[in-house]
Amino acid sequence: MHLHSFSIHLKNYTMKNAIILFIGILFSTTLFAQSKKLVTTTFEVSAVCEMCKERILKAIDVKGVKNADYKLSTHQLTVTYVPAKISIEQIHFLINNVGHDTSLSKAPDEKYSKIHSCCNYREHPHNHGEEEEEEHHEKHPKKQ
Ligand SMILES: [Cu+2]
Repeated sequence: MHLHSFSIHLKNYTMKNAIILFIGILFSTTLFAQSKKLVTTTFEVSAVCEMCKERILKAIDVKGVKNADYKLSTHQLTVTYVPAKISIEQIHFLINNVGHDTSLSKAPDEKYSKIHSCCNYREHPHNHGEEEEEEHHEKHPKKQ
C-alpha cells in the first residue's frame, strides 16, 4: 500500500512536470512569435517637398522599423514595424523630433524652426510638390 501510493505520487509528479514543460514551450513559442510580429499602418505626416520626405524617412530608419514609404501627394506615411521593438508612439515621436507634425502628435516649435524655410508646411499647408509647379506655371505665363 505504501509502495502503491508512492508510485501514484511519482506518476503525478512526472505528469506535472510534463504539463509545466508543455506550457513553457507553448509560452516561449508565443513570445517568439510576438517578437517577430510585423504591423503595417498608415498615417498622415505634414510635409512640403522631396527634402521633407527624405528627412522623415531618415528619421524612422531605426531598429524595429522594417519598411517605410511616404507619398508626398497624399501626405500619407505607410510604415511596417515590429511592435516588440518599437511602439507606434515612438515612431511618431521620431518624426516630430525632426520637425514634422503627424496625425497623432505635433513637432515642438523649436524642432520645426530648424527645418529649411521651403519646408515650412505650417505656413503653406497645401503647397506640396506638384501643386507648387502648377502655380509657378500660372504665375509665369509664356512670354509672347
Ligand atoms: Cu521640404
